[in-house]
Amino acid sequence: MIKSVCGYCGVGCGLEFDKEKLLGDVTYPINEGKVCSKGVSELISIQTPTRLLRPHIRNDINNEYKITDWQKAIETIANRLKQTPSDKIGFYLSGQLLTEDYYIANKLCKGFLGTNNVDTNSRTCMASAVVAYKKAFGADYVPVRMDDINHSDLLILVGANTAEAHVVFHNKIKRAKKNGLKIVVIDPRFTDTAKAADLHLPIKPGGDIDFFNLLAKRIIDEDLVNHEFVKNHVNNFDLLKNKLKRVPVTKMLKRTGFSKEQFEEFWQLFKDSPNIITAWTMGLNQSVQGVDKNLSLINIHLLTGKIFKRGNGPFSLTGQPNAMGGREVGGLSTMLAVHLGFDKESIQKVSRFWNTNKIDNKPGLTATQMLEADLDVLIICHTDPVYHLPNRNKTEELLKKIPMVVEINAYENSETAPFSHIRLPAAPWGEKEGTQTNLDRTITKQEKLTRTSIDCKPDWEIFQLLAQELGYKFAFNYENPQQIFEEFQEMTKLSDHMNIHKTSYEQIKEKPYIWGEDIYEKGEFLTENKKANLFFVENKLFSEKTSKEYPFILLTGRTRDQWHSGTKTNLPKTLLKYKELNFCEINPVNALELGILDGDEIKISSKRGEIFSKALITPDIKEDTIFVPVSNRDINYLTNDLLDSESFEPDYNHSAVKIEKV
Ligand SMILES: Nc1nc2c(c(=O)[nH]1)N[C@H]1C(S)=C(S)[C@@H](COP(=O)(O)OP(=O)(O)OC[C@H]3O[C@@H](n4cnc5c(=O)[nH]c(N)nc54)[C@H](O)[C@@H]3O)O[C@H]1N2
Ligand SMILES: Nc1nc2c(c(=O)[nH]1)N[C@H]1C(S)=C(S)[C@@H](COP(=O)(O)OP(=O)(O)OC[C@H]3O[C@@H](n4cnc5c(=O)[nH]c(N)nc54)[C@H](O)[C@@H]3O)O[C@H]1N2
Ligand code: SF4
Ligand SMILES: [Mo]
Repeated sequence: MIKSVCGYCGVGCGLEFDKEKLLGDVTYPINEGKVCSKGVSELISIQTPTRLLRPHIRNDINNEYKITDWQKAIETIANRLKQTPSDKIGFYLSGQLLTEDYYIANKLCKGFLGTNNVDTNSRTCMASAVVAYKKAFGADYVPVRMDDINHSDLLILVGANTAEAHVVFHNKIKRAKKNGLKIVVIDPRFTDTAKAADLHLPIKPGGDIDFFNLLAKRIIDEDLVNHEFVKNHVNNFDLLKNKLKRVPVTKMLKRTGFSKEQFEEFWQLFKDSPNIITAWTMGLNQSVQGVDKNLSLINIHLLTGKIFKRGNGPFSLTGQPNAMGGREVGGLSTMLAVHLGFDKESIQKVSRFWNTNKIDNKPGLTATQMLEADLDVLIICHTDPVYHLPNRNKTEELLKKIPMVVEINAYENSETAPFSHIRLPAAPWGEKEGTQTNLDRTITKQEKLTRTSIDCKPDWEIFQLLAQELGYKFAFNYENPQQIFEEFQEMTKLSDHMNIHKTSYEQIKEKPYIWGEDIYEKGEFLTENKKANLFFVENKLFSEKTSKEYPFILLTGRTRDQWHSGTKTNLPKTLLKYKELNFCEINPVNALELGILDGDEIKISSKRGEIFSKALITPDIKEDTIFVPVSNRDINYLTNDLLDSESFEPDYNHSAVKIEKV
């Protein structure tokens, strides 16, 4: 029997492998044996005919790929890199990489190639939460864990559809509800999550800042403020209080789309609940004001002192299995490593640690900036930017201009493959080992359960081969992931708050390690004066506006059994075809106006492009709003490329579109 952990979502369920069968691990505290359809089918996904099994190469994207060998492929990339100025090189990584893969790629690019142009798909995912946590608490630190719901009275889920996106956690929420937990869901759609709630507030897309400001104002007006906590632990209270005095309450309520009665019903629940968790995901983060939305939510917990106490706190639910690990390593271009930035002292510390003098002293380019920077070489690993970046026609045009695009993938059918010059076959989940951190700071170990397919290599090894070919043999001489993890652990000592060095690879195998519990127990924020920051933010209505021509707001998101582009889950004849994938939710009122019937083929268009889908007429979606799941691989032909000005996260959720019957 081998124990491992699921490689899909941020819940990080424990699994057990008994010769051929993969089951939930009953002894694992996070899931107690429960798994969803994705976790239990991990092994089926790696036995598909669409695996990428050999390195491929071509000079021009209009030519066919030719099979090549590793030596030739790595030499070709290294030769090109040697001739390229460092600011023309970019690495695009993924929150699905293991910590060891992430560490090596980050070290190679930032430490030795001398550019901080290392970004990750986490930019499109929880970059807004990272920036907000840093602004409010002084560090990217998640102060809540999943088990807290068992100590809480009220769980507010905002822009998070746990029933589809964090399935096993959702089932834990439902169990906690039986024991008295109240649930409020704030979402423009009556999602499966909302169906399990005590109260669903169908917010107008983009109204969240107004909602949290109204709530903050009410907390102050009715003196629900925890003055003791605010005095000792919070900055800027008077400023926020004064600003909130002058906000246009009626206008704000209108922008939320809630009636007074709905808000009052919520307020009663809020007021009567001693312990409250507010959890959020993409409904807030993926926004042109994603950071502000996060800050307005965090304000509520700071005003009421509902943080650093069991059953309380602002809880960002990370989506990918190791987006947290990537944050710890420092895989975003806007940080250097182990939560350190680009100040002189941090650069000195990291340079000494890596024994290098090449680190650049300014942040690197973010995902979308990289595409606009006329790069000469872009190395993409474990993610599919053509599929997932906004405004796809533009992404495609920009990518076509990059002379060398390298894709490291375990599957051959990504949307990026047609735009790449070299493809390297990675060993996927089950064929490799390493560590990952789930959404509540628990570091676990994925185990190798089966042999690695002949010509595939774990991602860390691919980056190491490249580093060695570039001549950095001394700095990249690891024999296994354990050695990399141990170096990373040493490095976490450079940070003043990451206690990841206090465990060991061997120990994690036996028992997952929860880092940062010391911070929680001390209850001290990580800012200079050890106090958290309140911020007054306003809804600036920056999202794309609807018009006569494009009268609908398009929302996009997950379906339970499908993982993003579906290279691993959209498989013929597997367990995974539970839920319909090709649909577009339309409200019956709009459908009637447009003469669209349930099941009709429809065309959806925006200023930027068009896609096809099938109408699903349902009152579960607000009028003038439609929803298309991200399992529609064409989704981003429609989306706008507005970005949050601080997190650079795209405004995926709010694009103006029209629909027509075809
Ligand atoms: N099955 C499955 N699970 C997954 C994934 C997957 O691909 N498949 N992906 C993982 C990843 S990477 C991520 S990031 C997470 C995402 O997890 P979630 O964010 O929970 O998933 P989404 O479906 O994107 O849900 C976002 C919700 O926000 C709502 N929303 C849209 N606009 C607004 C708004 O203005 N305000 C509010 N309050 N709500 C709004 C949408 O209607 C939608 O229900 O899921 C993870 N889990
Ligand atoms: N419109 C819209 N767009 C979105 C979102 C949205 O809600 N709406 N969500 C955004 C978010 S939150 C996210 S996280 C992104 C996700 O977007 P992507 O990261 O592009 O989605 P995936 O399909 O998970 O891509 C993972 C890739 O890694 C490959 N792979 C699998 N295993 C391995 C391995 O072991 N090694 C390597 N090297 N490759 C492997 C898979 O085949 C796949 O091509 O999409 C973003 N884009
Ligand atoms: S809930 Fe997430 S971690 Fe658990 S089995 Fe499903 S996909 Fe895997
Ligand atoms: Mo994500």
